[in-house]
Amino acid sequence: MDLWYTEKHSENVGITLKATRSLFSGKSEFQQLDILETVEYGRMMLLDGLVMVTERDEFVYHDMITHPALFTHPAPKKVLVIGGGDGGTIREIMKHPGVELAVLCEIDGLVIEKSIELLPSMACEIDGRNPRVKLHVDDGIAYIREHRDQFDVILVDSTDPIGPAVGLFEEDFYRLVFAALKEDGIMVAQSESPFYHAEIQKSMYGNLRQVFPIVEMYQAFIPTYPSGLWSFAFASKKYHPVRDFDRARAKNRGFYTKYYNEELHLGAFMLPTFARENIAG
Ligand code: AG3
Repeated sequence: MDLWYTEKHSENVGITLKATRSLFSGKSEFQQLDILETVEYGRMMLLDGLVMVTERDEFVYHDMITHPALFTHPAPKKVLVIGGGDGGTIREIMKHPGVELAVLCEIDGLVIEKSIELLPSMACEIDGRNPRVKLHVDDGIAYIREHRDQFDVILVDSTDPIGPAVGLFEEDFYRLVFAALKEDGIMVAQSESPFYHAEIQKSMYGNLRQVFPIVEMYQAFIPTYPSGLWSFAFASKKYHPVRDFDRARAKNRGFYTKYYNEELHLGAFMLPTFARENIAG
């Protein structure tokens, strides 16, 4: 039997991966969740048919949503992840010994449960054994509304702005994030593909600039996401990701990162012209 999965990236383009079997398929209160075993990319998680992670290339996304902020902030101790129920972002945060507490606020308990069961290389720090990690199954917007002046870093590890994640791209949400951060806090949010999602980026970065004094985009290469070129928004109250970056601290980090390093940190913020144009003020 031939089993291939296609995610359409536009009406006429998509990515297709050969799979050997389905490990889980089910519907939660919020979305359709599928986990497939693929031939080239290992296990793959889909939400509403969109590729969220594969075992082979998740290191790029999880390194890059985490380490640029945690190495720009001089001493991050309390970190919040909104979304990210697969646990990959929490795994990377836990590599920073100075972090005392990481909170995961994921709206969909089924994503957490199935990741623990079927994606253990990502979910290894969210299975309840690490006292530095706290899980909340809750709407991220409701959660930060209840928290003021608490976090050094907030990472928004969301899906595309359709379905449950729409609100995570809006100005009102960024105001709540700003308030939930301490006076020198940093937010990073996944910000879609500069190649395919110019309109989303224009509105998202416009919204961020209404709220944060420092807003920069950086990029990473993620083969299974639309176009392979992906981006993250860095929004900060005080620290600039290039000017305030302590290269020596990142170089001497003392743990392995397969994608991130102290030179890439700087290089990732250098944008091709078309990407710059998407977010031009
Ligand atoms: N966050 C998903 C990024 C969006 C991918 N979009 C797509 N395939 N159309 C991933 C969560 C990983 N922790």
